[in-house]
Amino acid sequence: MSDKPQQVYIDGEFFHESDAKISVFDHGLLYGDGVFEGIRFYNDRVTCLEEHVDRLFDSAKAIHLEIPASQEEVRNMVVETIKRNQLHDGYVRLVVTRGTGGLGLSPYRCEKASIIIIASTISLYPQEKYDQGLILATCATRRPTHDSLSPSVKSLNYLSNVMAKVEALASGAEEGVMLNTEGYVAECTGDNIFVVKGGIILTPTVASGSLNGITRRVVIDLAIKAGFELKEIQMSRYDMYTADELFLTGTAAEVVPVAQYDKRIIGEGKPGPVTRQLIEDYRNLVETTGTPIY
Ligand code: PXG
Repeated sequence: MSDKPQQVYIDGEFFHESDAKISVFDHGLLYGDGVFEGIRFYNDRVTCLEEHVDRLFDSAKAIHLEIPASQEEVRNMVVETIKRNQLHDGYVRLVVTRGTGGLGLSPYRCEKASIIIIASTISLYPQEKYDQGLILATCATRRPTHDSLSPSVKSLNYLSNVMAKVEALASGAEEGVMLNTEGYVAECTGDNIFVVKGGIILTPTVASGSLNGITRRVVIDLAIKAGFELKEIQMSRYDMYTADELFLTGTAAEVVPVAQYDKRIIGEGKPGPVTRQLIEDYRNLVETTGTPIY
């Protein structure tokens, strides 16, 4: 939470943060039944707003949830919420819950989905992590499989990611690597994974069970534009242990280097040249592009 009192958007109205409340009968709370997005804005511009709102609508469609607004209306609500809070750099949490219903699983007893927008500031990792690199560990908790809940749905049910994060922290690491049920690398608990080997950039396919990350896509485009060869592969832990460089991407973390994984030192144990270049390219891009707020 930021130090200034916030104005939170709920279903067409703004509330002071202490009055911003939803029902205990909301299925978002009772069943984790809903979808969300985490969006950043830098220098008075919202990064990839269209892509985030588009993914929100895809997640909603996949769980048969109707968002009671158009994509354009949702984009305008996001911008308006940032304006109301007079913020210039920060983070938006956009949440759509199934809405208020009864004590029963059926979503059809919920009359209308609720839209909640919080605009705040965020700092995920201190600068030293970008200078030195993170420590990762493999988690026992696997990514949900395509035959249960599609890992492409950014749903309000993040318990497996939370449990994986608990495991990573318990083992002394800062982030956890989640595998799919076949044992291939999917992603971290809230970030996508990239390795650099022999000058080629590799990342797990979305079919491996990773979220179709928006930062992932932006970094793939930046890497190709910079002239790197890039491949989406079925990635093993071996590929990560033996990488020259390893880095993560996510809206919150941006591009963050990894120094150590399962006690193996990655490359030289500090951010390599490809990672450093992509950190810089990403920061330049977000500072100069995006939907204007004011
Ligand atoms: N995988 C998972 C499971 C995620 O939740 C990413 C990858 C990266 O995707 P994007 O589209 O952000 O590049 C995410 C996104 C938080 C937080 O509060 C987490 C995310 C985004 C914003 C904030 O920890 N995860």
